Amino acid sequence: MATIKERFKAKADELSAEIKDILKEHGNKKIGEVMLSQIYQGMRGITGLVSETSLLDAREGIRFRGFSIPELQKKLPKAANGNEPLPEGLFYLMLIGELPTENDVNDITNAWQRRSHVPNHVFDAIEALPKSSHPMTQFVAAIMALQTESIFVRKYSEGLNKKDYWEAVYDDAMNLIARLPRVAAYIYRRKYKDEKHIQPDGLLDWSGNFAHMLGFEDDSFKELMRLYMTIHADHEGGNVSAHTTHLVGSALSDPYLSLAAGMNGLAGPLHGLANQEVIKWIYEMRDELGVELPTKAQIERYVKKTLKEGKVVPGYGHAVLRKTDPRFSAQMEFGKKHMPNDPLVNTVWRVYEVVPEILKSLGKVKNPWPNVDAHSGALLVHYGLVEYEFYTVLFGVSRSLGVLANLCWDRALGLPIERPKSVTTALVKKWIEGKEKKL
Ligand code: NMX
Ligand code: MLT
Repeated sequence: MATIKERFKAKADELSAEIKDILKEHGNKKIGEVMLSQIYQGMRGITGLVSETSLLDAREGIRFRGFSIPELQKKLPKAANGNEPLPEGLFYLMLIGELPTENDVNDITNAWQRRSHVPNHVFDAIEALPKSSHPMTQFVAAIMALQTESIFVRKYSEGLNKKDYWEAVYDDAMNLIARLPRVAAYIYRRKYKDEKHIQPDGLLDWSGNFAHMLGFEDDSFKELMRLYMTIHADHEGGNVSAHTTHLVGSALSDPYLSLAAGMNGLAGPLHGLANQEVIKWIYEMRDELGVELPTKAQIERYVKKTLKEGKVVPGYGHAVLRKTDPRFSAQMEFGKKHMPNDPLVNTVWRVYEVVPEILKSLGKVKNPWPNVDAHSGALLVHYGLVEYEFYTVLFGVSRSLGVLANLCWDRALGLPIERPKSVTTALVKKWIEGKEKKL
């Protein structure tokens, strides 16, 4: 039986040959036109990347290798007595392109356990930062400190054949994913739990062990972590964290440098940091109103105030999606099953009843519906994970699965350095005047 690494290589060789044929025959076909406005507006709607692991449909939401979230919840292997998918299975699916067996998932869990040792200097690097530093700052610093372990860097400096890049990147990706929960849990316990660290439990799955090291032993919290780590893993290739990881990796920066770059993007409030902003915003609303569960009328007034102050309503809107994010819906289902009467979770549901109509009424917001970040924090608070500045680290641990599976594909397909053309407005003006033929 071939190893997962060998299976990945076989799949990559197959696709590489197919892409070669596709490009030979169809390489000069046009796939679209670019309007001037698009290059000033975040390249929205320009297809410019290939990412094999998932595809986002504006109306339907994300599909991972063709499978929607409800399908993954049915088809991916689960923990013993669990109902939620194991993210190990999603990683296998993204990497290999086929649903895993229970054995495949066990192989990944075991591989990540074997590879999970974090060297002491990484903890020292975290300790060198003031405790007050944001958890995402500590997380990125720790990923950078881990870069000493890069197999790609060592092999490249010894003189690595291009054909073998993929293998060193695969090993780095596996090691990095294996180590992130320990690093993230260390940051959490250091900052919020008096440095009382918890040793890993080698008998648990990747998310179960992460929950354990964070200090949460409740079985349903472990289930939440499995769901959370699955649904946040990937959102096709153009989102800031995925695109950045891919871009930096295209310079042959190793997976540690590439992931750290992607995580810096995730730490922005319009991207992954929105999950902390949502809970902060709800707490501020509750404090101002002096109630635990505001009425719809109170929420409406607060939303309007937020907008009047020139702020965005966190957790709402999306650059691609044009409906309620199925990741929001999956979390809502979890909430209905495990905590239907929780006041904060009910506040999130009430906000959902109010915000879309208000955003629609502005006439400029392209997607008035909630995204993944509108819901996640309230579920975490329910179990006692109340320190919302930490939430984006959880997102980051999950996102590593998608962006690192992609990096393996990038190197296996031999994708080149990414370098789009840019222009100046002076050139645009000349082009408008007809003095320049093309942009
Ligand atoms: N609240 C208020 N205004 C909004 C919102 C919102 N939630 N969403 C979009 N707008 C505004 C946006 O600021 C822009 O205004 P202006 O023309 O004055 O600059 C206008 O509506 C048009 O923006 P869109 O084309 O609808 O959105 P865009 O694709 O540029 O941005 C987001 C997408 C997600 C950055 C944006 O919807 C937003 O800022 N949402 C709140 C932050 C958030 O929840 N981010 C998390 C995204 C998911 N994730 O995890 O990464
Ligand atoms: C994501 O999960 O990356 C976000 O929804 C943002 C995006 O897709 O642009």
